[in-house]
Amino acid sequence: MKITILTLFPEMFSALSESIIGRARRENKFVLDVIDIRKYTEDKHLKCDDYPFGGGAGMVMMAQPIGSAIEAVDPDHTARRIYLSPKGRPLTQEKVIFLAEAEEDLVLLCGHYEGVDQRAIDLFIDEEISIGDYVLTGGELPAMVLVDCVARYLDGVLSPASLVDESFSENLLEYPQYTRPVEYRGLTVPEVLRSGNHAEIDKWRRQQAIALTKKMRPDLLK
Ligand code: 9WO
Repeated sequence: MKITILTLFPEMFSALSESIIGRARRENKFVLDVIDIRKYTEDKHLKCDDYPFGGGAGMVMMAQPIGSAIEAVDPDHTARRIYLSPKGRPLTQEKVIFLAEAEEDLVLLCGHYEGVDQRAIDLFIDEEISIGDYVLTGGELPAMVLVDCVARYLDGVLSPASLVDESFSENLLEYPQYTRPVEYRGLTVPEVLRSGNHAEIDKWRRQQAIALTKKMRPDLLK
């Protein structure tokens, strides 16, 4: 898979050089290309935003630099072009798996300031996705969230065992995890986890997951 990010703040994406995602990129499990939209402005002062028609606070990202950037990175429109926006359809784990399995190329447009000229969205974007009901200063963090959760499903990024465990815990919150030492500040690791009885361990984890889901996210059980 190739993911191209379009942003006015490319340096924010250094986070995706760390940890599991950083290793996956170095091992060419997928390609991430971060493109500065400013490179494509036709304005002589490199301007990419302007005042909103109709008035109001702040600035709006101009359609021209965005359109030119998208046409440069995806000239034949073979990629799925996604705009990260609080107005988008909510991102779900099902959607994440679909994108990882069905799409070869993604272009992620990150808005900033008060938003993007609607014509850039109408002309160049296939789909708007939201990662949750809150407003941020830009779409960069949501784009990083999308890259992180999609990349986990690409071949060779995670151990197959991690993804299998996850599919067995379907629609439940995760059971509590413990590591050494057995006692920390008076709290001990549940006996069953140290018993070596894997049938009992599986049963305990499932009970814990159901109890936790009932308490914290009863909506997931319906
Ligand atoms: C700012 C604003 C100010 C006054 C009146 C209306 C306003 N709307 C916005 C706004 O939506 N700003 C966005 C900031 C513009 C696009 C990029 N920004 C953004 C993306 N904030 N939050 C997201 C986002 C994306 C995906 N999922 C959750 C949040």
